[in-house]
Amino acid sequence: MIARELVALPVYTDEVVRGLISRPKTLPCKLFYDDRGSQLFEEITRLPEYYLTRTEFEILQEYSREIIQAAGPPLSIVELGAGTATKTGTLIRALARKQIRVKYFPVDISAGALADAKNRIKKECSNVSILPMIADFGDGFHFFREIPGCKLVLYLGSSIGNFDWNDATAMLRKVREQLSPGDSLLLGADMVKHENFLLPAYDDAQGITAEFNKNILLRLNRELGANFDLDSFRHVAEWNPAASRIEIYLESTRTQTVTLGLARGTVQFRAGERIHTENSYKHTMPMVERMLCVSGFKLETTWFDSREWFGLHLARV
Ligand code: AVJ
Repeated sequence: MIARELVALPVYTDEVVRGLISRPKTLPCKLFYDDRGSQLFEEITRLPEYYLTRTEFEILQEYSREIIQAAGPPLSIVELGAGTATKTGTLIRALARKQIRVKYFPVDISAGALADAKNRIKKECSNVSILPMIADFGDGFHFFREIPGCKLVLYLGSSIGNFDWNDATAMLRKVREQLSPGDSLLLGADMVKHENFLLPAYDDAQGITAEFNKNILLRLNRELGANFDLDSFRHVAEWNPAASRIEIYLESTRTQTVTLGLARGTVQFRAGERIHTENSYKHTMPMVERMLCVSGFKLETTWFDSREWFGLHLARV
């Protein structure tokens, strides 16, 4: 046997091959987040055009006390997709003012991000036990059972926006299954607004979002031995009003054939042909209400920024 045959293919290989042979071509947006991609995303959150993170942070700054008050009895905070927990400090401090012992459970797939989250919250908040949990949401939320007492579950940053209707409600339903009466969910959702504001957030002047998008190809080159020529693809962002989402693509600027390397086989591109790499859904209040309702939650309170661009939605089981 040749040694090369023993090289373990990345777990996402099948998904990549299936995406690239389907029409239209697609790649899963979770591939954005390797180390470099996560770094580029952090840069995106600081861009002038990317209002989401900044706006959500403002809402948290202004309403943390109210949110904690509304969430009710002695609580543990569980944060899904916590990442490096840049926005959570205010909420934890508001809880620590009401309650002597606070437990914070940041949940993420990245151990590196969780280590950063722990250090950050330790610095920002005193009297908090931080108990990081590594978990992949694809495996459900059984780990909630290990968390005692009443829970406030955070799902911030409009991460829910990457899911279409069926996947979003399936995910929320799985969260709901592991919760008990008295528990609550705080969902951060980006709201529909004029495309003059939406589009620049996904196609910034500095080209960081383009770099973030193309990082998928760089990753396939490195990890699969593919030979995508990054200069022959351009970043495209479009607003699809019928589907209420921003769509992100990588568009081939010429006719070309790409070799996938370890995955074997080639992929043909026509000039102008696209790979669909991401959807980012923008919500209206009826959408949020319905999404929560069909997932077994009841929307209780929404906090907005002054422009109502972003909403923090508190729901109960
Ligand atoms: C992390 C899913 C919230 O949709 O705004 C940012 C990802 N993509 N720029 C979003 C993203 C391009 C982001 N979420």
